[in-house]
Amino acid sequence: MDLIKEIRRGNPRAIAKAISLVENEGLAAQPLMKKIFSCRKNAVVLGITGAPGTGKSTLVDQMISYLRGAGQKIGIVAVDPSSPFSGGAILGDRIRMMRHSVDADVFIRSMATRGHLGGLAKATGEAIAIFEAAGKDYVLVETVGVGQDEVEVVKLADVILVVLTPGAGDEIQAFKAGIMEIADIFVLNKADTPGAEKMERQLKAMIELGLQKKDIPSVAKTVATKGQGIGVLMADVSRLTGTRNRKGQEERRKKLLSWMLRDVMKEKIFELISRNISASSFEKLVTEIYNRRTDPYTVADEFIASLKDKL
Ligand SMILES: Nc1nc2c(ncn2[C@@H]2O[C@H](COP(=O)(O)OP(=O)(O)OP(=O)(O)O)[C@@H](O)[C@H]2O)c(=O)[nH]1
Ligand SMILES: [Mg+2]
Repeated sequence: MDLIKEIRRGNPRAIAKAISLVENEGLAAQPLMKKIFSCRKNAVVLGITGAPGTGKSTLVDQMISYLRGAGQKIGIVAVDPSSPFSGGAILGDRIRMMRHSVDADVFIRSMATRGHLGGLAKATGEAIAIFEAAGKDYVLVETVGVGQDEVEVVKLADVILVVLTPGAGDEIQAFKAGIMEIADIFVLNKADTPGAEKMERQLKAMIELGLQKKDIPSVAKTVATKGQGIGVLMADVSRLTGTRNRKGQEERRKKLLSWMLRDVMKEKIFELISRNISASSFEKLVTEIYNRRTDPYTVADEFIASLKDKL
């Protein structure tokens, strides 16, 4: 099949093929990615983050239903935190969103944080680009708000949702991860569990303390398992996507592109290095360093110098 043509028609099999190409083939997927970059149109990117188990995937599942009801086409990137807190997140995410898996206009991609040599920004940027080339209107990016990369990557979204729960100590956890300050909307999920009112008061007090900020984040209460509060939340989301100035969006986009460019460059340089040094010569150099005949810095400098005529 003409892969790029099928991707542009939104064919899920073609999207899946493109994604596994970038995932497994690395540099070999470049000709395809170049074409994808040239034909994509901007989708609205929503970032959903929060501590493990706060109900992000359940919420995303409800957001998908809402957006599908409005006829929107959607791509989802669910980043597996690979954290000790929530093993098996990929499986969990899949199950949570399973009812949409037969819908050709919903494409869910789970990806692991670990094992991405090119970096999470590159992998996310590529998935977004493929979705955009496939004509998706919305891209939803779910990441756990622990770990620097996961927090960074969600910042590229046009609107950022930080999911909190009434659970004890949740807010403290979120503070630690530095995600409170990036929220456009706080979603107080699991509003059906004890302590919801108290948490709402704490949250509002906290927001008031930070009043000097230009855009004051709003608070939406939801019960994701029952679909409660989703309409209000989505109205808030569309208010923000509608009023966000173009410049703000442009800046966030450029930020993602700069991370991507950095990651692609890193990958290319690493590839150049791997191509020019065998595993056994590498081992030899390690032995030299171990025997104190040289050091990693000198070895790296000399190696880079030796690459000059190979560039
Ligand atoms: N009571 C209650 N439970 C909920 C609500 N939303 C989600 N849950 C439950 O919370 C658990 C975790 O939900 P997930 O959607 O997997 O949470 P997550 O934030 O995606 O989890 P990770 O991706 O592992 O960080 C599941 O058992 C859900 O059924 C809610 O509004 N109320
Ligand atoms: Mg999840």
